[in-house]
Amino acid sequence: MRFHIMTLFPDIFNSYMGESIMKRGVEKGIIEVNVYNIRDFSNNKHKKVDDYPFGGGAGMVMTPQPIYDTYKHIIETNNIEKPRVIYLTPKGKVYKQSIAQDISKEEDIILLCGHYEGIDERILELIVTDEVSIGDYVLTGGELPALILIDSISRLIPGVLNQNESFEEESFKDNLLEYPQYTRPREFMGLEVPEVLLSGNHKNIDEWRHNESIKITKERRPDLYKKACK
Ligand code: 6GU
Repeated sequence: MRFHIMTLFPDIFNSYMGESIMKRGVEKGIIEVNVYNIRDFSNNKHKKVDDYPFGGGAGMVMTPQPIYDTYKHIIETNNIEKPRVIYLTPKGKVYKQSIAQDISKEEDIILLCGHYEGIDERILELIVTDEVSIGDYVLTGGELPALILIDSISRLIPGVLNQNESFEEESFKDNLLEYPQYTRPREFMGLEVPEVLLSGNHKNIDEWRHNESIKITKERRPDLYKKACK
């Protein structure tokens, strides 16, 4: 899987990808992250990438030319035919695990990070295939959301996580939140690990965990609980 990121802040990605579990996926050659600075593609002599909105109003809008030329460069240099281009915006469809799963099937993904008051609408018409938001709050730019997509999609690609980090049993599988986990010591500050986890009886352990998952989901996320019961 190749991620191609269009941004005005390329350093954010380079530093994040150099750390964390993402790094392993990159080193193994399973994922590739290419970062493109939109400003490098500006035809303006001062490398300007924004301008005042037609019709007036507060803030600046990202101009279409640098974004469009960055896109052209990406698809031409990487031989991409019909790319999925995801624009990160609070106006987008709210992100969730099933969207990550859907995107993880693609060979190439282009992520477009916006800034200021947004981007010229014609870019949406010309190149954007998906608009994604990461939740109902406002951020200053699409870079953190893009990293969230990269992280959540990468870990679904076989070989990025190892056995111990497996994603088979985790929150949001079957719309249930994860059961509580315990490790050594058996007693900490007077608090004991639930007896059943020490029993070695895997049928009982599975049953206990499943019940805990249901209990916590019902309590904290009645919306997910309803779906889980379907
Ligand atoms: Cl994708 N972008 C920005 N700027 N703010 C957000 C967002 C995205 N998702 C939630 N808030």
